[in-house]
Amino acid sequence: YEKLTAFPEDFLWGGATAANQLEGAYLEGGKGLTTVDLIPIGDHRLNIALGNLDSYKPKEGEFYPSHEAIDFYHRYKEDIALFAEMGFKCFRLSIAWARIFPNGDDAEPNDAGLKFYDDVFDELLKHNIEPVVTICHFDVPVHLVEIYGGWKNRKMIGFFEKYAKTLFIRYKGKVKYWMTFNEINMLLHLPYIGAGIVLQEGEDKQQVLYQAAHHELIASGLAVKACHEIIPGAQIGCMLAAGTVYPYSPNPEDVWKAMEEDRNSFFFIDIQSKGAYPGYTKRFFRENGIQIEMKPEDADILMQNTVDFIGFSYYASRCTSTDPEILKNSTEGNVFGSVKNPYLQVSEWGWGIDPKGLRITCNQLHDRYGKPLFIVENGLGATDVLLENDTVDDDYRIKYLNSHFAEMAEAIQDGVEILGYTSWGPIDLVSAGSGEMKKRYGYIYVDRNNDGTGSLRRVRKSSFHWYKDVIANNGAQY
Ligand code: P53
Repeated sequence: YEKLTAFPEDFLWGGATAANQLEGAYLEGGKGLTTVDLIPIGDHRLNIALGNLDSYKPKEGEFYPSHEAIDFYHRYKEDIALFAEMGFKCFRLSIAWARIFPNGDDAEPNDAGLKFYDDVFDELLKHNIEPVVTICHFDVPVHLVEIYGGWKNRKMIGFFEKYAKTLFIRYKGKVKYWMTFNEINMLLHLPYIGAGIVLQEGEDKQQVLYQAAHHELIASGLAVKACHEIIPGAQIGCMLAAGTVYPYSPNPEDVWKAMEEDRNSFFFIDIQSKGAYPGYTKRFFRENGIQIEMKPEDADILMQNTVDFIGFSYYASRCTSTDPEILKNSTEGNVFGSVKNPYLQVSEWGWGIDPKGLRITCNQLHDRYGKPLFIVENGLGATDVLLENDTVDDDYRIKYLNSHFAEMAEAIQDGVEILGYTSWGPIDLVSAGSGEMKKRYGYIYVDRNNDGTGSLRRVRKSSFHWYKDVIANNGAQY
């Protein structure tokens, strides 16, 4: 194989996870309930995802795969040893807010929760794996939603700031890379999954969502400030669900619509990265009668506390059109709603496969922000078959990843600074979008099925050996 020289020596290869999707032990160690603990498996789960939450407790007769997930809570040593065997330089995980503050508004943090992450970080550092921590990955303590209405309420800023400061003080010697909110732009698409927002009847959706977005943006700014004060030398980033929007045709109407859809996401990152509301958002607010309540200090908080790097997930590019006929042909399973791109193959779950789109997205973000990028999610969700000789031949995954790595290498040669790459779900875990175990991303197979059966045994897939080689050769391509 040809060795690529594009990747810098200190490039952070690794994998990415989220607490709710892998830890399990959802009420152990004093943990409180979080919003994502209330999402069962099944098609009707979307009702909850859309915000129609009529109870704040798990329901009889429903199955919640994330309650046990893959039991990382009890098996993290074994799992981290496997990551180390692959040569991981970093591991992205999120902290479950409700392990630290079970209700969200508690006076004191929960020591058992703090201790758990101390142990996980120690285990990672023992293997020379750098922890990369997401402070909030979709999980809001349920009590904060029930009592305060979650991010609709400005009080959330204070609860979040206290939570973030508690983490910085406790883990300052162990964690150098942080991100505030996972896929912050998801708030506009899946308000319940993205931000624990339950919309009530009669509420003006846009008004509520953008006010909640403002609260998250201020909370993010205050976390950036605290991080810089408490941990000198740390880097803290934002996190965008990325994927450039392509116009379906060269019709200027299509091109403009694609730009608008991109800005729908960039609005968050423009603020987190450049420190102020962009003009196009002010116009959108004006023309749609959206009035954001702000405090006098907010503008300064945003301007003085911009992020150090742009973290983002990339699964696919998107495509849009103004032609009603073309619009009818949208891909399934894509929360952002995308017109089917005739040039792309799709995954089993209907997500477009577009390696070149990763190079395009990297260049676009680099040109727009001029800050280092961190690719903190990417990968192929697929059905895997465990073979009798106790392996999984996931050549399709290797092919997907290899083609994306090649484009990442191109982006680096284009002059884009990339800190690292963490593929999504290096060990199989529960899907955020569908709740399934069957949608697997891992290098490590976990024996667990959609219905909760299975031994939870871990098995190395073909891609495990392949990724180990890639890391050992710092980006070698076959
Ligand atoms: P899954 C779609 C729906 C929900 C979360 O997704 C998503 C997306 C894709 O943009 O975002 C991220 O598990 C998220 C992860 C999630 C991953 O995509 O539906 O940050 O939590 O697991 C993959 O296949």
